Amino acid sequence: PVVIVATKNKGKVREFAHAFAALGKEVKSMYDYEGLPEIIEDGDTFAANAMKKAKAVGDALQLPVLADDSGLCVQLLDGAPGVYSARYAGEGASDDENNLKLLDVLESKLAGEDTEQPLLSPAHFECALVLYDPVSGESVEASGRVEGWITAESGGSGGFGYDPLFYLPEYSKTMAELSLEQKQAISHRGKALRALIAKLNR
Ligand code: ITT
Repeated sequence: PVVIVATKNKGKVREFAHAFAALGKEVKSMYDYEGLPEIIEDGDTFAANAMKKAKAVGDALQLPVLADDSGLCVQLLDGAPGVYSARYAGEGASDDENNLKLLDVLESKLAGEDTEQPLLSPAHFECALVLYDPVSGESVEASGRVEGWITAESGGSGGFGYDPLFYLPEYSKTMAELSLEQKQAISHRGKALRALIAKLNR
């Protein structure tokens, strides 16, 4: 049993592979198929972009496909980078470049204020999942979010993306300091996946 995930993000692949292994399923990603179409993620919402990815890959393969669109929304930045999270520092930017850009933008926004405090702004991660079946044309959607803070004191080497800057006060750790299991238990992606599975089992 295989689950195809319409993603090229290796951090997402690792998390889905871990979650689905527990259900006895193997995960394949866009790296496992050739000739897939170019996907333009120009939707205004995570859900719209997840639908675009699931449809593009599902229609091309004529197989059911799961897609994840996710991102970081920072309160002090009115929800930015949001749907632009992957390319905040520019098209093709690395995680490190995006993280530096975020700290830069936040620190200049806070210039003159008390910067002794490492916690810069409340923030949340959001994840929209779409499972699309090209044969029936039907799709099932679910979403999840997790609240935290952007910290100036980045830490940890787990996870991916903005995880080293995302501080969880309840754990006194960043998301990158959690194990894969711990992240799964509390993350936007873990919550969205459990919600999707509950819907499918209804
Ligand atoms: P695909 O579209 O191929 O799936 P992507 O990285 O472009 O890969 P998105 O458009 O959904 O995916 O952008 C998600 C970005 O949001 C991702 O690159 C990270 O910067 C950030 N992000 C999402 N989930 C995250 C997580 O669990 N931890 C840290 N950062 C995350």
